[in-house]
Amino acid sequence: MKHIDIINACTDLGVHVNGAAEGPINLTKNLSHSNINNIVTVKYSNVVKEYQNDNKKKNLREVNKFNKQLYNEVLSSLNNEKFPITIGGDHSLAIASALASIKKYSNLGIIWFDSHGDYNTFDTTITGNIHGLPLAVITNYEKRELSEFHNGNFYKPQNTVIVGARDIDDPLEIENLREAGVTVFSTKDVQEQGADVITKKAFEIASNNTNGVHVSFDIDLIDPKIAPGVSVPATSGINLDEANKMIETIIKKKNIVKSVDLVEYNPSFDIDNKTKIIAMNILNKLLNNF
Ligand SMILES: [Mn+2]
Repeated sequence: MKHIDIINACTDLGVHVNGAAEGPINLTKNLSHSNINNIVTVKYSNVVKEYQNDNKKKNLREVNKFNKQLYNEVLSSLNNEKFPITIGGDHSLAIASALASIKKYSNLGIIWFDSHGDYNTFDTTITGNIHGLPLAVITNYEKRELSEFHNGNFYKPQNTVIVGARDIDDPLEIENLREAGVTVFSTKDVQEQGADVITKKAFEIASNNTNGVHVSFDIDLIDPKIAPGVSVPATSGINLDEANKMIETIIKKKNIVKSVDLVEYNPSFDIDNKTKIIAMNILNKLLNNF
């Protein structure tokens, strides 16, 4: 059994709608498992959020301030030989959690379960929402301004895999991914070949000549009819059976998984706690089996 630190990353600074910052506490307040070492909370306060459409770097300073704190929390968990599960929060937080993990382990691959690519740069972003950039930052494709708190390696694009994508900005974000050389498995690939098959393939790519894998699971991967409580829903997603197969495959690979994010649950958009129940099930499965 792993000794797990739960790290609540209470942020929605990376997205134009509020609510994801309330997600972590909602999911973890009554959590009690024998293998939880500690529950830590990182939050921001006194911020006037930036919403203007012409601003392509919304809340940049605040995102960095938040991520620097989060990076230090995740790194200190890893340095105490614990296994961090970072609960979001919008996906910009993964800049901190993923970079902290590769700081500790030097050479990791990453699997990004997401309906979006999260591979924009400040030049290609349409919205200016920083949760559309994190994977590009983590692979050092977007080199400016969002990773200044990190001195260490970045993830190599050849060990970087997106699983479940169906809403990647055409054409610029697609070109970014192609130019970088990131592997993308679409929602259609998952539906046609099977969630377990695709997840296994993703692990082969991410673990090839690396010391392990960071897993970042964005709940908006799941069809919003099933899991509506997310900030930026993308229609026609995977079903629950497919999501469960992914989680089961992640559990089978637990010896090479070094850290996990579970992100983008937004209670403000949830209906009858549907998404909360799904996120809790995922979290409990990880806690029971890791
Ligand atoms: Mn995402």
